[in-house]
Order: sequence, then structure tokens, then C-alpha cells
Amino acid sequence: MLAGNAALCISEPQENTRPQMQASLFDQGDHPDQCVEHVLQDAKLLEYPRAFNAVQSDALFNTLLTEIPWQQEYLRIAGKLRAVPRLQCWMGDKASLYGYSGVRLTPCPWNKTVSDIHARIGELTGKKFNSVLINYYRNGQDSVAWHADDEAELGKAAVIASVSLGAERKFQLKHKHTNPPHKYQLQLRNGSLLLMGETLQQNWLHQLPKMQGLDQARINLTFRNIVSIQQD
Ligand SMILES: O=C(O)CCC(=O)C(=O)O
Ligand SMILES: [Mn+2]
Repeated sequence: MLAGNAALCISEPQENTRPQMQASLFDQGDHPDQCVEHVLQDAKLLEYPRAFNAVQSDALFNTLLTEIPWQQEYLRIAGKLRAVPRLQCWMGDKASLYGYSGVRLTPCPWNKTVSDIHARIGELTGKKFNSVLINYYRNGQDSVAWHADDEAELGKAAVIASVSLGAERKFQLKHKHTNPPHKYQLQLRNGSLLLMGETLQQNWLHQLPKMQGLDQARINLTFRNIVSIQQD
């Protein structure tokens, strides 16, 4: 069962967070600040379909592919080490240690390209983040299983901004507390930004399923705010 639908709203750019240099770099194309609301039970989910235009998105994808120090993480499942089905990099402020499912991630320092993407997201949403998990899906065999980003480090009402570059993939959501669970699905397109609001992680799970036959790659950046920063 599908729960929810998309309604159109045009957002105003956040003038106070718009640096001049970023404006000239990113303000191109039709309605680059357009915002769509996906109406979901118990959660806010906004999409900026053209946060980056095609030329910008392709350039960002190619730059990140070579610049990011991609890591292969492993999970211990039933006593066996299994490779996480994607490559990753945790980037952010020095003290923003983060982990999930037993994997501990130490941040690498902000890189210029990622900082530019961060600035564009601030311009669109008015929000700031102190870290980002970057995922590299090499092809349709790479994926993320059902989960919620509800780790204690993210606080009780985590807002997460998720940028998609490269191959288009399906994003699925499943309500945690309805039976049978309400489900929702959308396409994550090249250059789009998805803003997962305060109550989404508490009430919904999400996944990026495998996609048979896809041989193109995708990079995803989920900007997060670590609230329980560890002191040196
Ligand atoms: O790749 C995506 O769009 C989602 C990634 C994700 O959910 C995560 O890294 O927590
Ligand atoms: Mn997630």
C-alpha cells in the first residue's frame, strides 16, 4: 500500500546563507530552488529535484570519485565478517565520531568539493551540518538495507540532508508502527536533494534496494549533525 503523495511547493532561497561565490557556481537552470513535499504520515520529507543541474552534478560526481578516500567497511554477522555492500567515507568536524551496527567511523577532514555541496544545501534549506557520510554504490549490486538513522549521536530529532549524484536509484520507506506497514517509494535522481525531517527516523525505516542489471555508479552524501561530540 502506498501512503502519501507528492505536492509541489516553490521555496524561497535563504538569502542570509547565500555566499556570492556559491551563487554564481550553482544558480543555473530552471527553478534550481524548487521544493517538492512528499506527504507522509508522522514525518516530513522534502525534495529539491534540481539542487544541482546536470553539468554540476556530473562534475561533482567525477571529482568525488577520485578525491574521496573510499573505505571498505566490514560487519560481523553470525560470527562472520561480511563486506558492507558499498564503499564509504565519513567526513566532518574533527570530533564527530560516528558508528552504526558495530562499525566505528573516524572523520576525515572536510574536502573543498564536499564543503561546496554543504554550502549549497545550507543555501537551500537554511540548515547546517557538522558531518557527512558519503556512500559509493559501484553498481546495482551495492545497496543499503532497511534501517533508520536513529543512533544516539544524532540526537532525538535528526534532520538529514541526502544528495544524489550519478545513477538514478529507488528509495523505499516503510512505516515502523503501522501493521501492515505503510510504504512509500521515490526515485533518487542525479542532482537531487532529499531533506529527511525531524520525525522521519523515529517513525520510518528506509532502504536503497539492489537493482538487477544496473552497471552505473551512484554517490550519495548524507549530511548529518552529530550532537554528542567527543572532546579531545
Ligand atoms: O544512498 C542513499 O540514498 C541512502 C543512504 C543511507 O540511507 C545511509 O547512508 O544511511
Ligand atoms: Mn540512512
